[in-house]
Amino acid sequence: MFNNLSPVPSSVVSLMKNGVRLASVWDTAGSDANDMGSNAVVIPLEVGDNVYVQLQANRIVYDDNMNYNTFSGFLLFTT
Ligand SMILES: [Ca+2]
Repeated sequence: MFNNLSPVPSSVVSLMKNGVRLASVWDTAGSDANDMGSNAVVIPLEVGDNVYVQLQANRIVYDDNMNYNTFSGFLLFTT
């Protein structure tokens, strides 16, 4: 997640699973502008689970054609 380079609002992005928040990353601009944040989880998934990144209400992130905001998922193993 790339912070919006503006004092207000800050950037808050959460990783969600079936509507439940698993982890979040947060930043606000200041004298240390151009900040980036990341987070990671390892979770079991069942067929039909819905995993997504959610931008919290009244928050923004910055992006342009450099694609700073990304999401990646990796299958570690199957049971
Ligand atoms: Ca910052």
